[in-house]
Amino acid sequence: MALERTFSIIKPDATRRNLTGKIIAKLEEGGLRVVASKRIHMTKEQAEGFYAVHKERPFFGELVEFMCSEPVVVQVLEGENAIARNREIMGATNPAEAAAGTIRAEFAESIGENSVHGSDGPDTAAQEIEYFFSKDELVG
Ligand code: RTP
Ligand code: MG
Repeated sequence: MALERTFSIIKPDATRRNLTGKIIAKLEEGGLRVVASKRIHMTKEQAEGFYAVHKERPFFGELVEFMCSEPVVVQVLEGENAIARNREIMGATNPAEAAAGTIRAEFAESIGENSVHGSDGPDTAAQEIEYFFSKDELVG
């Protein structure tokens, strides 16, 4: 299978607890390669735009506020089946339901503050990468 790219965020609950390295280690051990990475403090506008698909959901306001509360690390990951692979390594949205050994099982604090984001399909992966990175920032 050809190499695929996906978009990842290490969320504020994880950067606050200094878990960036441990999370990247799990992604790398799972066969993914970091081809772009930067630490940013998201603005409210950036977070609202990024999560626009969830704007009617009851947790939208809380989610936007959380994502802007502390710095995050936005990344592009590359590997075979990277989109599905990343979501496997992340585990279920709710840490109580996440499989043992996954990032969310080990590190997430709650369904909202769940340590990582990962694109859910090829279209969203492409859109999300473009939302945060220019082409010359992707170094394979
Ligand atoms: P993500 O997009 O962050 O990778 O996570 P996901 O696909 O597993 O979850 P999704 O349904 O897309 O939800 C996006 C993020 O919204 C927050 N959330 N809070 N309080 C709640 O009930 C609730 N539900 C979702 C989480 O931060 C989730 O990752
Ligand atoms: Mg999602």
